Amino acid sequence: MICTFLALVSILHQVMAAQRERTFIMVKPDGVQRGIVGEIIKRFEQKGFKLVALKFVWPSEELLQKHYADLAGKPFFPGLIKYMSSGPVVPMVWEGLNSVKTGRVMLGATNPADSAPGTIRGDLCIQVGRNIVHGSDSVESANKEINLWFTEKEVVGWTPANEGWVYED
Ligand code: DAT
Ligand code: MG
Repeated sequence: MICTFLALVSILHQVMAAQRERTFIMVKPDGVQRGIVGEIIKRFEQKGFKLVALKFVWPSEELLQKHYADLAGKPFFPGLIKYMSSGPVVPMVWEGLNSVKTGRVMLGATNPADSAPGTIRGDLCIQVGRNIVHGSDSVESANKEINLWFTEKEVVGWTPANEGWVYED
C-alpha cells in the first residue's frame, strides 16, 4: 500500500518535472547596444526560472533566416534580418514550469505600443522593429530554436540551491 503511494508520488513528481520545460530567450542587437542584457537576465532569474544556456554571438544572416523561417514571406522580413544581424545578441535557454507561456507574458506583446507596463517590452522599448528581446511562442518552437542556437553540450542540466523554495513539489 505504502509502496503504491510512493510510486504515485514519484510519478506525480516526474509529471511536474516534465512541465518544467525550456524556452529560448534572446536579447536582440538593440538590447545589447542599449545595455539591457543584465535587466532581462535579472527578470528571468528573479522570477525563479533556471538559466541552462547562454552565449554572446554575432549571428549570421543564414542562421537568422532559419530562426525566422516562418516569417520569410512577410514584407518586414528583409529589414528584420538586417536588424537582427547588425550586431551581437545574447541567446539563452531558461527552464521552469510553463516557461514558454510565462516567458511570453514577461516579454509583453510583439508591438511595444501594445505591451503592458511591467513587461520587458512595455517598460523598455517603443517600436516593433526594435523590440529588444525574442521569446519562443510554443514548446515545439522552443525546442527547434534551442537546437538551432545551441549544441546539446552547451545546455547544462543542474539543480539550483534554492529550488525547494521556488517549487512546493
Ligand atoms: P514575436 O517576436 O513576438 O514572437 P513575431 O514572431 O510575429 O513576434 O515576429 C518576429 C519579430 O519580427 C518581432 O519580434 C518583430 C518583427 N516584426 C513582427 N511584426 C512586425 C511588423 N509588423 N513590422 C516590423 N517588424 C515586425
Ligand atoms: Mg515569434
